[in-house]
Amino acid sequence: MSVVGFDIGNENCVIAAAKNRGIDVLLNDESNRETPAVVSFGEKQRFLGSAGAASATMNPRSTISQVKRLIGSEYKNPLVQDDLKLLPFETSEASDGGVLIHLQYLNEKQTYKPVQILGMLFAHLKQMAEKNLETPVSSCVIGIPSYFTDLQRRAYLDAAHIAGLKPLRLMHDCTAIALGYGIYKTDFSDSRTTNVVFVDIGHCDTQVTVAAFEQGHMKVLSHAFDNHLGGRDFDEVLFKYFAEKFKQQYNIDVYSNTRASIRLRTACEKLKKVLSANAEAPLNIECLMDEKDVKGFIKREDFENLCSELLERISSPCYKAVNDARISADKIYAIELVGSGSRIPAIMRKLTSLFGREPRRTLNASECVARGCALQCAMLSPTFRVRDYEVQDSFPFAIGLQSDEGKTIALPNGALFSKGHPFPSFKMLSLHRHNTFYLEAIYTNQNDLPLGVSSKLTHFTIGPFSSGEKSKVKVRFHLNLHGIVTIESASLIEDHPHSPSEHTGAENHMSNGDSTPATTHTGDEMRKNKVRRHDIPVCEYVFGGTTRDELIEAQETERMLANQDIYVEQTKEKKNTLESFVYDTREKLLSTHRSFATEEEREGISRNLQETEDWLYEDGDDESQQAYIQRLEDLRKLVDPIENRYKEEDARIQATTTLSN
Ligand code: ATP
Ligand code: K
Ligand code: MG
Repeated sequence: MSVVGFDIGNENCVIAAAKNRGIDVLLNDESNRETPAVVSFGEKQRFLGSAGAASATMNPRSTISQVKRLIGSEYKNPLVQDDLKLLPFETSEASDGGVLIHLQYLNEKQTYKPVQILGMLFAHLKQMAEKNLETPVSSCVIGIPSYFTDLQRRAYLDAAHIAGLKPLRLMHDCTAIALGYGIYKTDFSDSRTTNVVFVDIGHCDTQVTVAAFEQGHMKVLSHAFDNHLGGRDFDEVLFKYFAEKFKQQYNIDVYSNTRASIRLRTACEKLKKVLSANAEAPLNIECLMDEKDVKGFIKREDFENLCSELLERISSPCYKAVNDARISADKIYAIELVGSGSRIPAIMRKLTSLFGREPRRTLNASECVARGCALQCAMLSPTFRVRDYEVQDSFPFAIGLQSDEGKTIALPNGALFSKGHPFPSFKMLSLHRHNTFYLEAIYTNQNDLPLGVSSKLTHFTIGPFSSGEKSKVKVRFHLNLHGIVTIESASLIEDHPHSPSEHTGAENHMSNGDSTPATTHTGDEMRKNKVRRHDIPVCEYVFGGTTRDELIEAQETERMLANQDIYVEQTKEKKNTLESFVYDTREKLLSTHRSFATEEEREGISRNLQETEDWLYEDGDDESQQAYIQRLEDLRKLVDPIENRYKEEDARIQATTTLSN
């Protein structure tokens, strides 16, 4: 069984696999270690990953990127609306409140949900991994941002399922990084805890995590983030700057032209990278729009001034993470900087002044998430032996409960799982209810959540059941390995009916159960001999989630799309085979095979070859597989007799030479 870790970034995806000797990053068809997170819908087939990125400017309106921003998000969320403004494809609000992507494919208008697009990417990465490892791939661990909501986590799992993957865990990016950091590091002090701050600046987000390391053990102390601060925001600063410059200088408005915008944005990203290594850099684009070539130039210093506000914003998740970790600055052993967005030198300087010392770069900035995920996958896989190492993650949001009328259920500590709670974790809740009831899991602190995110997670229907007089319901909640809240079980606990006098009291108790503080306890402390317990069915409805039927349909759609891609590829191959046959035969008739055909035969074949060639360039340019196969067969019938004569003669010569030797 293969053991794989995926890092699905907003811009780049990385796959790592555990091998006997350690963790390897897998190469894609272009021999790159990173694969663009892009799906492009061509005329007849999809282009995924690198091929998708290559067709982005050719086919901007049907090229889908940055799907990580859109998945599990509400269309109406103002931040999502901001993101959509930068993306060239058409969208609308889906019936579930999410984003619906509109595009042109196979000569018709089609719509896809972000979860389907991510499913396509997963399928592509899975295929890549299988080709590399020469084994089927299904078990995997997938990196996710710590700020992902329940809905986004579920959407990632759904996307993986659409692709036929089986995620053993969704792992917070920085937790994966910390695992990879801690498991190999041997120079930690034995007696003391070593606290490390991880700062990951990617394409769209910044994540900061504080982790405490001890021998054989790693514990996450806090997660903080700015989910709208990454490399692309720096690109945007350059984009705005040059868009304005070119308006004045060349009288062109790139905002009014999709293709020009994409080209300028791409050029700005390149420029930004050049500025990471050079004090100044030029920007030249030929024929950007209105047949005008544009030329620009910027100094690193000016770029940094334009970015001062963005650079300032990096401080806030750093402060928050260190604060929430409840450690003082002198207790920080090191700051580790990762993520390719962090390669801007000014970011390093900013962090240096913030922490009073220079961050380190001991980890591979672009591969550490995937590597950590592959390690975790190896640890979770029964077929792999990894040294004992304990990972304890912490959950970044407080989760509470309310009744379906919106009334908060009073809980000890005010939450079912408080902010920073270690997970995976179980919590038992005792309630007094006498028939079917409803609970809703909610995020209790809107301030901790990313902007515009709904606080509602899941609606649970617990029942039906009919209770005895003095009974209570115990609900066992699970904050699982993925950071998703579910109910593991619900049961009716009936106490031995000893004293009838207590019954009325118990009924009163049940009827105003909402105002009575519920009790939670992690262990099951009931005495089995005195009570009877019945399982109660639980039904869950995820707000905005994908239903089972929708998932099955999405899997079916993915299969059809994949078959279409395969069919188109095979057709291309058949066409190529026919084309090569025409050229090879023509060549042979002039050389090796010439003397084995009569002039009449040669003329007949030549005529047919020419006809086929003409057809290939005209009517046959875009034909069915069958048409190419048929043409090839027809030609073969003419050529085979000559080929056979040639082979016979060749065999005769071979035999003679062997004999004479
Ligand atoms: P995210 O983690 O936000 O989902 P991601 O993992 O795909 O996204 P990364 O691959 O870590 O993101 O980083 C991509 C960003 O890094 C891009 O904005 C890219 O322009 C930027 N980048 C890459 N190399 C450099 C460089 N040399 N200098 C500055 N920025 C760079
Ligand atoms: K990445
Ligand atoms: Mg990343």
